[in-house]
Amino acid sequence: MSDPLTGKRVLVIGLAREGTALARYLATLGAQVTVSDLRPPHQLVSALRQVADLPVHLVLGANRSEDVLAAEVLFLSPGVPLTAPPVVTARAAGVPIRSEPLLFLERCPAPVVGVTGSSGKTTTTSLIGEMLRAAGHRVWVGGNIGAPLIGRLGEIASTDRVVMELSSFQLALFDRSPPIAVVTTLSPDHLDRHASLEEYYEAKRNLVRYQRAGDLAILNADHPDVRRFAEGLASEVWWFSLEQPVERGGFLAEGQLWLAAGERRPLLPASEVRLRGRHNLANALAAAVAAAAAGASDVAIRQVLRCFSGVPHRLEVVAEVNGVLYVNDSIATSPERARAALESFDRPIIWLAGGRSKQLPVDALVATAARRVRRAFLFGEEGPVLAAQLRAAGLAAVEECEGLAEAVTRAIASARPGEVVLLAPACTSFDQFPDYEARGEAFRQLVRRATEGCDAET
Ligand code: UMA
Repeated sequence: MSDPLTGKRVLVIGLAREGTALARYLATLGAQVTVSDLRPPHQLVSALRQVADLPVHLVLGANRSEDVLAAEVLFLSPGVPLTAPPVVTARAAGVPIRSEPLLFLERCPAPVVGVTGSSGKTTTTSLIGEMLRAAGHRVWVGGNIGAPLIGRLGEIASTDRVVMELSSFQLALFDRSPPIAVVTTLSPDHLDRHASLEEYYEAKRNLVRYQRAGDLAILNADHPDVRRFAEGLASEVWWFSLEQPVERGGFLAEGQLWLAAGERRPLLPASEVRLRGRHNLANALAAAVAAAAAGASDVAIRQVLRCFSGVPHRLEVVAEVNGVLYVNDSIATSPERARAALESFDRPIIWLAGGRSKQLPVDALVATAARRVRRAFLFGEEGPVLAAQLRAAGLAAVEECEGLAEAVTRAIASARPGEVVLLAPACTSFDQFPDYEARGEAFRQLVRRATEGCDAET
């Protein structure tokens, strides 16, 4: 039987990670594929190399409405705003709008655990993947974490497990939900892209909105906005909490992490969780509940929580030299995430922050920084703004720098044994870097180069 997409005229907008994976998948099915990207060919060299062998029609340098109108299905990359002209044209003309993760979810033969949240989703996704692996499952981890999974569909068996990190941009197009869904936290983010906080939360809600009886939603009981997601669900709801015992789910009490399914059972002492920071105990609980629901044993869950040391660019320890800890939290692109990073250390902090503002409130961040930071080095477009706010909050040791390199050099010179040099920018990287990963990589290299030959312990 031929695939419903075979022979269909499809338009893929965005030739980056999702677009290239999707173009290959759709072309292999025998769809008539057009790929369009706003960027001109010279900015798409590596993506073009990846699709060079495919029978796809390329329209580069513009997203034209005639291509939208000629398509039977439009596939959007998450980087395309829903207010962009091609989306408006498709909606007015009734062209169905789909996406790579949505098509994957429709077609995936294995149970999918979907994870979203304003923070914690990559760590939670990775933990669930590791726990299921430790329990002996074949596991596929992908989605917003950086790996589209559509090209792997042919290899995935119904007995495998799939864990997908899903962003609000991806979820905004969803009209179905995965059978197991985890929501870590909700706080203002991406207001540069979503029209309002409500629109952002409603997009996130799609992760659970379409669940059916027999599905499972795993929600953070400590966040009122996440708690509200339980309203009106057809699925069962389990909870995780750092503040109170729950009947079904996971919680922290008496210094222990517990799992509960009617009866509670101890998982392990919180002090044995290798990841740093209280927020990571919430991620650990969310992951433990989800992994248990997807078939991981307590033994496997415990083992991973004791060993898992984190994901690159998320409170990643880059080096410990002469008693100074160097930590890369380049993923902290919002004030809330940077605040969580500052709260994760008991030692005095030398803080590196700045970049492009997401236009989010910074009051709570500035108050935390004034308490925890010994000296701040601020860079990028937002550097001077943050510097003024920190000074106004009473932090005198504030230095403005040209860019990240200067900030790192000056931070290394000023750090004393027992302190932490922490990159937690509170801003996006787009004024100086292609993305947060490139910024984190630059930080790693700068630290390693400057501390080479010193008394390295990591
Ligand atoms: N483009 C157009 N028209 C437009 C807008 C963009 O043609 O109107 C083109 C751009 O020129 C570019 C392409 O579309 O070439 C960009 O596509 P994309 O930004 O969607 O990039 P992908 O590489 O496909 O990455 C996407 C996610 N990107 C975003 O959400 C912005 C990746 O998340 C994700 O890992 C990947 O799909 C696989 O699913 C990144 C991210 O920053 C890591 N996510 C945000 C976050 O985590 O905070 C949400």
